[in-house]
Amino acid sequence: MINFSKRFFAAGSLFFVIFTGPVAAEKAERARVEYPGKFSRPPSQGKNYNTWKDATGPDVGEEKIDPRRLPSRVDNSTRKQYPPIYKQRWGTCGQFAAIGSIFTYEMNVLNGTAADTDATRFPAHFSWNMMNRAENRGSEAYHGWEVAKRIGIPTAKTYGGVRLDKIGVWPNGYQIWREAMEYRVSGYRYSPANTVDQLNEARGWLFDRNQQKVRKEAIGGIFALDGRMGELKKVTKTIQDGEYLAGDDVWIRWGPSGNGHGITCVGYDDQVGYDVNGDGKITNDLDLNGDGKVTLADWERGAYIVVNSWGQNWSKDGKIFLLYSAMIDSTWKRGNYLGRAEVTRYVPLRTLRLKLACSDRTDLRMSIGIASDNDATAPEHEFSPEAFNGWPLFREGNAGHVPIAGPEDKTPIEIGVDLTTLFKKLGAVKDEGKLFISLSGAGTGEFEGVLYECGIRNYDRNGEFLHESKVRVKGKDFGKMPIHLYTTVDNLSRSRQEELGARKSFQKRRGANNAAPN
Ligand SMILES: [Ca+2]
Ligand SMILES: [Ca+2]
Repeated sequence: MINFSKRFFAAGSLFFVIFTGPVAAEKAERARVEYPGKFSRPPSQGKNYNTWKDATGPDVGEEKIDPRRLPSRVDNSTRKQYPPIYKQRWGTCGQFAAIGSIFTYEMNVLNGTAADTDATRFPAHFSWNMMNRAENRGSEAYHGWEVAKRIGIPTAKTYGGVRLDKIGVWPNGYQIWREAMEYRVSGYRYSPANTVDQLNEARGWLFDRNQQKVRKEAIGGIFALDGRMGELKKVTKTIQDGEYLAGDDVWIRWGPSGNGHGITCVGYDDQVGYDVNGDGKITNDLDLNGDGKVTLADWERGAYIVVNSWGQNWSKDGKIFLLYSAMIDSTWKRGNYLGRAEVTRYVPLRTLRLKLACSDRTDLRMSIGIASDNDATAPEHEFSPEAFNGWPLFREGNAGHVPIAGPEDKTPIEIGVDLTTLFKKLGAVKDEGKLFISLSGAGTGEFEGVLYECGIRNYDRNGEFLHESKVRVKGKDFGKMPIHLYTTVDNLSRSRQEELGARKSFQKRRGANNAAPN
């Protein structure tokens, strides 16, 4: 149960509130991981897909939850690691929450930097344009986190801003794709917030991730939320006169109708309350919903702090309170869950640089393989990068049947693909190997592709560019008939050694070098 600090009672509240302990049935509902529906992870990966597998931090509920040490208020949006409150355009809310806000915040916490310029902020549109079919349509938070896992996210500075002024544009410039590789998501999770135990785990995450650090500042995490936004006026209330933070707005429920909207939970305030049932007092110990027991669902006091990407002037400061009890809503399942992400830095050692054009980027097929024998006629290991194979991970959520540069833009773009993992599979028994690249068009429609340039780039363990081996492109055109390229790759043993030292070295360098990567 929540224990309120002395500050609460000194806060000038006219009401003295007695808190009861959670009932036994509720106590069993511990903080836990849950995949509540298809909005929480890509259905294409099946029921066993563990979205936290590559994360290094403790999973939901693994840490000891000790609510006694939690302050009555946490607002991480006031930290220097949190970007400005944005005003979204188009159906980009999911990516403004997942990447523009949460990824940016977490990356700045990791790097020890401030989200004060575009060099340390991350765009909402890069991941959005991977899944929006080049149209104005909505996305889930996981779309952004999966893009960040599989490609990475470039900084807003390199990308050209937090948002672009056209839908469906893919970046042209190897350095943008190369920079993206450095900034990744390692894992993400959803957890319900329907009981006091679960609420306390969430409050602990917001305060210091439930990880008490001696003599070190606690920097908490933040959450993705999915609110229902129809008829908002019915549920948006102004905190009554004489109450703590009187005049501020609070959502007492999700909207009674309408669609989901991606928003960001940046903190909480245990003192904020609203007299929902109108009995003249704000209580957490009365059975308001008439189910015969007092649970979190009955609480009138205690609220999350939510940032909405509707601009800094919306609801006075771009933020609003959301009662803890509002997230227990059987009519809006999405609204009962909190999403979190863990981020990481990554150093590619080998990459592929391609300059190409094609008439349909979702029908593009690209496979890259490797063999340890120079004379091999087929690869031993092969992979098909998601972005250049129509995003099979997202199924319907692809990048649109438009040219690779974007709608009505037939110009070629220069892209980058990380090959480090592929090279790793070879194990480097020999110093030389053979790389296979194949490009073709799928689908039933016409497909035209042209490959202009191809190079293999090498980096040292610090991510510094070493050199590029150009791959000769003979027949440039491809369509339903693929083109195949082969090249010898050398220094494989070097890349093995580099790889072993890469992560460690990069951690030290982190944040020290902001030069654009080659
Ligand atoms: Ca009341
Ligand atoms: Ca009740």
